[in-house]
Amino acid sequence: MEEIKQLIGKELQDFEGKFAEAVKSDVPLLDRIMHYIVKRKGKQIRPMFVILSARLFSGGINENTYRAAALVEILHTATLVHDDVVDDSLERRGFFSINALWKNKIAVLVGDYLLTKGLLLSLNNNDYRTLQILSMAVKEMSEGELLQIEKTRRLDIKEDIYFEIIRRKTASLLASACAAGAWSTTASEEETERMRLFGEKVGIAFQIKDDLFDYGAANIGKPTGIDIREKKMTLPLIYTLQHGSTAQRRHIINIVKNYNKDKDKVNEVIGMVKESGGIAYTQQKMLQYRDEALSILHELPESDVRGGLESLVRFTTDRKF
Ligand code: 2DE
Ligand code: MG
Ligand code: MG
Ligand code: MG
Ligand code: MG
Repeated sequence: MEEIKQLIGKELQDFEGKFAEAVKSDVPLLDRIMHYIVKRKGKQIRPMFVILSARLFSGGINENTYRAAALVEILHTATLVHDDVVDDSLERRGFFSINALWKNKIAVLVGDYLLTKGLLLSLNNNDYRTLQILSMAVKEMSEGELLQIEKTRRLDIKEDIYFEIIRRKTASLLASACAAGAWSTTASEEETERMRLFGEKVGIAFQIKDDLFDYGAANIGKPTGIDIREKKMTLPLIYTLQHGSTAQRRHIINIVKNYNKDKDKVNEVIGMVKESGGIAYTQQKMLQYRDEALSILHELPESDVRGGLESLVRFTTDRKF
């Protein structure tokens, strides 16, 4: 990460200013909430991908790149605000979520505000291609969330559905981030599409990592078992259900269905998943997507920017938070 800060530290700082400026409001309540959001920023991985993807191509970064980076982060923020409403989640980035502090009613409207503020950034600059790239992502994310609600409570969910869900709900935005970054420079349609595919692979690896955290795979004291409590079936559990004995499967299903609020029982499921090789399998899948992303990157000539993107990819799979 230090290497990336050196490479694009100044650009990231400029981006932060633009982000804060872009979400300002003259409605006092909204402005207060925007301050709260700006102060508790996340890892800012997506704007990093936008900026680095732009720098890969000749011409380098420009106003369009900054606008794309701000748009991506604003949309990301909007989707998280809505996601915490959908998931009834009271925490985000180690702080209270918007719905925890201001209730669902306000959180829904804050998400709507951010969504439209973001889209207007491109529209006001007649940047229809970027608008289209990003609108597509938001559409896919909404579909992914609904697919997840429809499918992941089914205890017979298959791997292909899991990958379809995470491709839409998470990877689509990273894919669009990389495409928009490339497009903001001199990249051709083909190059932009390659970068979209690159971002999609990274995004899938990113969500698999998030799902692994829930099984304590990193041993870092992050809360575990939340997905199981919510009966959200992710890859480690899907693998275990498909490869375990009938007795084991029945046992797990019984816990997930009837004892999902019992900490000891949830830990028992986590233990069974670990024993069955569900974690190892999931990790291997994650690395497969990471490597597919890296091989797309390696089609491009070697450079310090390519190196920076490579470390950012490795960060998404090696991170401890
Ligand atoms: C994170 O999943 C995925 C978020 C996508 C949210 C998209 C929405 C669509 P997680 P974590 C709600 C519509 C949004 C609009 C139109 C603004 O597994 O663990 O819940 O970070 O992620 O909560
Ligand atoms: Mg959530
Ligand atoms: Mg969610
Ligand atoms: Mg999660
Ligand atoms: Mg997460």
